[in-house]
Amino acid sequence: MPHSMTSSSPAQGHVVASASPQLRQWIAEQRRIGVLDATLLTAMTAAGWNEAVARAALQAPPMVVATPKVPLPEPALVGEPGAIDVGDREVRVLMSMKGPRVVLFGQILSDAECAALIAAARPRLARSLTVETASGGEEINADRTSDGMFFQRGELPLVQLLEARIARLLNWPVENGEGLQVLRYGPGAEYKPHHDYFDPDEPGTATIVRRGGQRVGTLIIYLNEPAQGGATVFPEASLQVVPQRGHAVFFSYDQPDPSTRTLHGGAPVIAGEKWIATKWLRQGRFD
Ligand code: PD2
Ligand code: ZN
Repeated sequence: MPHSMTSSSPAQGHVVASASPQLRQWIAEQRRIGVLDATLLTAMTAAGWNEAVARAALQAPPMVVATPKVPLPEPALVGEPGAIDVGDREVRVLMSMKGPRVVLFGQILSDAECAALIAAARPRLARSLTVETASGGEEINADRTSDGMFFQRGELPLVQLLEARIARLLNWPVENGEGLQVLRYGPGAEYKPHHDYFDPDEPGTATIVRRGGQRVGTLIIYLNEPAQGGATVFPEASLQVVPQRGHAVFFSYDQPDPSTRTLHGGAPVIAGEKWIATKWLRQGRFD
């Protein structure tokens, strides 16, 4: 809920109650997920909102909230929790924004789990390929100068455990996830800005989306901390996520379109190495 502000002021002996757009938007979202007005009033006054302001906000014409075009992976952030219980761990919620939808998490993996994932991936690294939407195949791409590998879904107990955490965290079935990809960037390596969805105008996309449908979300997990550089950047949101071991950045896109403002890239590593694990989430089962 937006924090209460002094949004009522005496005028001609009356209290003029006005609700901020953030509060009205929050109300619209709560109603959309089925919360009753009486509950909202209690929650708002408990959070410090003036009762007149809270009542006026509930009586104001409903704000139109953009509903996603398709169901999307989404963490349960109603009530603004500081952490989300994913079964065997509490994942911290560090930052969230709506447009583009980006959420930053802490402690999705312990330091030991990050090290174990790196150790399991290291012997299998090869120069990264990207899915080539022109043909539906894979190719070496000059825009992506990292080394990488894929785990099969559920391939190792640690991979299985991480996949279960991600499914709980993002409310998205394990079966809709691609196999976990691990990437290592050395000094100078980068991933130039791109979208993770498959471009509908490319001829290979129809073949790619036959298995699992479009991608609708991405979770990038940081397995270590480069000495310098290597941030994940969202240029259209002027957002830069600094890699921190065990943290993860999530973003979703409800259509394969730049209007989602999910253009993002991996800035060049300046010193040291950067290791990440990426989970791409599909609309349907990725079997
Ligand atoms: O390594 C990154 O920060 C990064 C940037 C952009 C990873 C990906 N995309 C990805 O795995 O899709
Ligand atoms: Zn990406």
